Amino acid sequence: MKKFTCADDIGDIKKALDEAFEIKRDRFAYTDLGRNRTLLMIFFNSSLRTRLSTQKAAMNLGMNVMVLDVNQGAWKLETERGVVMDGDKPEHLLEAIPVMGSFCDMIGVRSFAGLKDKAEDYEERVIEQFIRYSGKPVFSMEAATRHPLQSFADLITIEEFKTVERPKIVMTWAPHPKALPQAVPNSFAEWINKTDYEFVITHPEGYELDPQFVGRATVEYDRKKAFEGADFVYAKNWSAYTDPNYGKVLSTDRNWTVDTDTMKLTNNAFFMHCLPVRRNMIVTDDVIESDRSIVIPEAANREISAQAVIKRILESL
Ligand code: AN0
Ligand code: CP
Repeated sequence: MKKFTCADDIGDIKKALDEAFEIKRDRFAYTDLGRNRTLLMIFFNSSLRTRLSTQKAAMNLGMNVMVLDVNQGAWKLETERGVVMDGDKPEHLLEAIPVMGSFCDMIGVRSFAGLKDKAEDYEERVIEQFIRYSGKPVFSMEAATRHPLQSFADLITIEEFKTVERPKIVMTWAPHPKALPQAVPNSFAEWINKTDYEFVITHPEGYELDPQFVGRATVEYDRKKAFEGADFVYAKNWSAYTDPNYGKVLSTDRNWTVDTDTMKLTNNAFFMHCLPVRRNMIVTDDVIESDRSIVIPEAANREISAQAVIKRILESL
């Protein structure tokens, strides 16, 4: 595998899950595979889980790991071509990327959507430049439109906890004070659409996602109806996708907060969230602390999804 930015890059989903469960049974079975190989992780944005889980995954495979927080200690990077660089950015991405590529065997990139220019975000300009100019395999640690390592971990988690062959998955929008990207919900939808699970998305009017990600999902504006019979509730905030409101917060309506009453509508559903989560905005203390909350095993599975992806890349070097 030479790149990992979307669900299609992983290919057959059952095979990918088999590989993940093999890793979970013995995560130290391939400690020689990454010997003398170096992973470079580049962060344009903050991270707790992605940083730790991806580094741990690479170490399980015997790799060396370097981490660069671009906004802390590196030169501020210009990303647009043709700019007269007389401002506050001393270096251009077009030099920085091949330089980074010369010190490693693969690159993980975190670069969130700017939420100002939809075309720029949905063309994935930053990660696409890494793919083009680094000369090395590149994987996404959340780019502008997708967060595939998260979605892969989400799928592993659902497979572990499901009690029926085709569970009902409900992805629900929930309120948040700041504008967040659509990457997590886009990506979750993209991966769930590769399964045969029943899949419902619920959100207030105006929060419609890009149809290329919604795919075969049922969009149900009646929140109560959506939750009926759910086996898994996947909560997430996102900002508006549709014009002219791209990147805007249209609502902070706390009637959409996932609480005990909401969960009572479900088939005793498991509660999932990618974290970090704002309590009592997205979900109440009671629900996230309940025995149906699986946010911690979900986060722990980030190590497994990252290891499955890095292992595939190592095997293709
Ligand atoms: C980010 C987002 O919503 O994309 C990262 C989630 C993994 N969340 C925040 O910035 C709070
Ligand atoms: N879920 C997730 O990607 O978390 P971080 O932003 O902390 O890496």
